[in-house]
Amino acid sequence: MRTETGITIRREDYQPYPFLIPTIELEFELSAERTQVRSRLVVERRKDVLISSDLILNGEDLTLVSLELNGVVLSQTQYTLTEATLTVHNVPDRAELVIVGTCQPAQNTSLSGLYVSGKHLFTQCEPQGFRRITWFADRPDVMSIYRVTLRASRSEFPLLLSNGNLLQQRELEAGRHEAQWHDPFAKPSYLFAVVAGDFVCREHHTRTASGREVLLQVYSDVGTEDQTEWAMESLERALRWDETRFGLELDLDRFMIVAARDFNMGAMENKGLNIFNAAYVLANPNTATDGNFQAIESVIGHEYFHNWTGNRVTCRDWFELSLKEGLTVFRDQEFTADMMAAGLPATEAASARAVQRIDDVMGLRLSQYPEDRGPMAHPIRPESYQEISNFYTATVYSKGAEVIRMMHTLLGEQAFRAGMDEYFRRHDGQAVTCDDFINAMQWALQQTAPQKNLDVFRHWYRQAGTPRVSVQLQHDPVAKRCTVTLTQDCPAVGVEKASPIVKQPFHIPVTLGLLDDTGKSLSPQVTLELKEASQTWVFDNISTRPTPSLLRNFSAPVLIDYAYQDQELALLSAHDDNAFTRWEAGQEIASRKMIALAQAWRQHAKFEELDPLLAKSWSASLLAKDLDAGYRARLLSIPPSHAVIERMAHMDPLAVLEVRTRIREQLGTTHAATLLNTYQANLTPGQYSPSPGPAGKRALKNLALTYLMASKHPEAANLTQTQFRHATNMTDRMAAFTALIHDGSSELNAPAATQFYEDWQHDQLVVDKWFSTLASSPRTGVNELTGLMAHPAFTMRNPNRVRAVVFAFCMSNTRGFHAQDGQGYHFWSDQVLALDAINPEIAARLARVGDQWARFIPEVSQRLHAQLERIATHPTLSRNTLEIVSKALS
Ligand code: 0A1
Ligand code: ZN
Repeated sequence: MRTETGITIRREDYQPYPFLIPTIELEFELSAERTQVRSRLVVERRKDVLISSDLILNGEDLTLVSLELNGVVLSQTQYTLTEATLTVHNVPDRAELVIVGTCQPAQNTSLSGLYVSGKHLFTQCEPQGFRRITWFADRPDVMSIYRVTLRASRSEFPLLLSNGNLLQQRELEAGRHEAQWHDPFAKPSYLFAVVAGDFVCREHHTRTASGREVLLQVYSDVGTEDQTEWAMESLERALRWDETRFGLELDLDRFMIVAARDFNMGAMENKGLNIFNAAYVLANPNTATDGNFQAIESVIGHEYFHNWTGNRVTCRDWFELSLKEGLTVFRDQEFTADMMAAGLPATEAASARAVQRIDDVMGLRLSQYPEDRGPMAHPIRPESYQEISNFYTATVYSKGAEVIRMMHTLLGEQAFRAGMDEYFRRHDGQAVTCDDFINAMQWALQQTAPQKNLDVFRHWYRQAGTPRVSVQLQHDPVAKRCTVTLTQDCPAVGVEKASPIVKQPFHIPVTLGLLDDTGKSLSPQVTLELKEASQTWVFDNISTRPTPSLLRNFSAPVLIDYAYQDQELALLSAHDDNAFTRWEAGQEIASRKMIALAQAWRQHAKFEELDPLLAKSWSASLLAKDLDAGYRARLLSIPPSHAVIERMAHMDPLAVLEVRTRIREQLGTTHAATLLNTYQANLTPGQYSPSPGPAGKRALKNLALTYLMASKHPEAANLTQTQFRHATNMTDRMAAFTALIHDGSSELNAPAATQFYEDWQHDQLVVDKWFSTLASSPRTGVNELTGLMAHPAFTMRNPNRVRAVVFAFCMSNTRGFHAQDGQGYHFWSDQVLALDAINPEIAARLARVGDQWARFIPEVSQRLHAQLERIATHPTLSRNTLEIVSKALS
């Protein structure tokens, strides 16, 4: 076992940087093999910070060529160079430092810093990639004005892009050319970007609300010009939305998006030059599904919104990451919800919003809830880390967004907007903390409600874990009085266990309705503000014992504990007029039954009869034709296995999978005729549109098809094959393809796999869909997967391909990964180690599959533990993966 563990960095140790670096001029001689960077920094000692006179800059994987201070070449005694830093001794109060160094983009497989993707050069600087380009104070609170000169071979790199405005371009000798860029806004190094290569460009001129003309550009690989229209439309919608909802305008003359084939994450908000994973830019109806269209709109919104929440106001240090990420996820979720509801009549708009909320909450529960009870649990503002790249987590992003949403709920739209305005008024151009944001919100709250404050609310930023809220309801028929008592509890999790803190109550908004036994509202909906360990509220004029509709719209990221009777859940699932809690009740019925069935299956290896309550509530939704199709598709989806497993005391993935398969099979068999009707009634002939109406119909129609396939209905195979062959859009093609591969007989699935690849081998993003469908198929075990990895289209160097094959297998193929021979776990540790040598960030993400090892049934738990130890003992493990596995094993 590696004995050393990483160095822990603590939030409380923050020190301001002792110098200002008001300007930086960079000159790049770009080439894939060896790029030279000349950096000219103006440094000024801060009079208010009393630390040593040395100037310490970060730098990694660089070769120093020369170093000058105020025009004098420094001798080796005047500076110290280590693997991670360059320290210049005895720097005067104001100085000019010129550093020349080189890096090797073609050798850079980590995709952090300057790297090669296809024939292009890209940079990725968040969180700490700039130090892999040149030596600098690579931290978000050092903000500088950048002037950048790029030089390269014109034939190899005809386009040379950086942040801000293009000052000039010119030809140089020997087939080289040059472009000069200037970004008028001071920014931290993590927002710096360079792109060089040969791209096609879609352009659009538009005006901001105040009438300034701006140029929008989307750059992508040659040959993909027919796949960027949706991205451009989404960008324009994002611009308009931020103007109307938040009064925020684009501040630059041009805004560029560039699609990269090799990218570790979704996208990056570099000032004026966003770099995107191509999967979140390229789409047309033939190549992209409804889900892809929606994800593109949302990621484009997210990165664009960062221009204010992240770039104009940035983070003081990386502990404050949720300041920009939680807030920007909240903004992109609201953007998507507003886009989905746009132009719809009120009831349809409400259901479109509910669909969006359901999808966001499902995402939170599937990824953040497990994180919040596992070894990596951390508050949305972590107190410590070893490797910051490991903290781009579901907690910082999705729970961070829920925390912002709770403030929005507590303040209301108007006061929230006033708080945002105040935040920008106070902090534009600064690097600040989450406390600064809450202070602005508190100021806004007190303008309308001087007696209120956010003092207790702040605990959400300091404490990890998912609070459990227990609900006690008492009814007095004589006094016609109902009392509701809420009690909260949140035991220590993750690092809190090792260094215990006294946990304080959270401030939890619980939105609630009370229904009579016909489903009618007995009192107006209220939001209770739970701020103490336990509080009681009284409702008068309630003549019969009500059924509570709890946590409407998912008003807080908590677990609700209420002893619902079966018939109460049935009532809510049939009648609750809040679309979110209505869906929730159906899911609760199914989850409870699935857990009970899985336990019975594990004991007797036999599947009990389908529960009548589940069957009844499901079939009522199937028949509820008055409801919106997209919403109905959510009602009719059996909870995903992961969501159910997560609720078990001893997680038993194979039992839950078995039970889920049987339930779908039985529902398909008993409702075949209605499912066939539903299929036919939701066809979407005519021109494709990704808007929620037709997308919802496709979701419902394709869900009906999967039930029919699961039940082996005689017509299902024909229907699916016909849809596969004649689909006019990728949503329908993928739905049929997945059904054939996952549920079809062996005569059906092999030809479908061959056909799909033959038809789409020219398009990498569609090939990724093919890979992930096969990798997540219950028919795919380790042997088949090893075959897929030997396919010529597979490479460990491309994160999208690794996600489509390795991650899809380990995270979405329950049968293959958890196969009883344990081969899946061994395969997983092999791949973590193989990736670790290439791309530690991606390896560390894959390593997190082992996080939950201790919560599984013993045979799974022991085997996962053995593989975690195998990873931890690897002699050259990266800091990234080491942090993950050592926390899992601690
Ligand atoms: N700020 C980006 C996320 C991001 C983080 C790291 C990256 O490279 C390692 C790339 C992107 C966002 O929130 O979209
Ligand atoms: Zn972000």
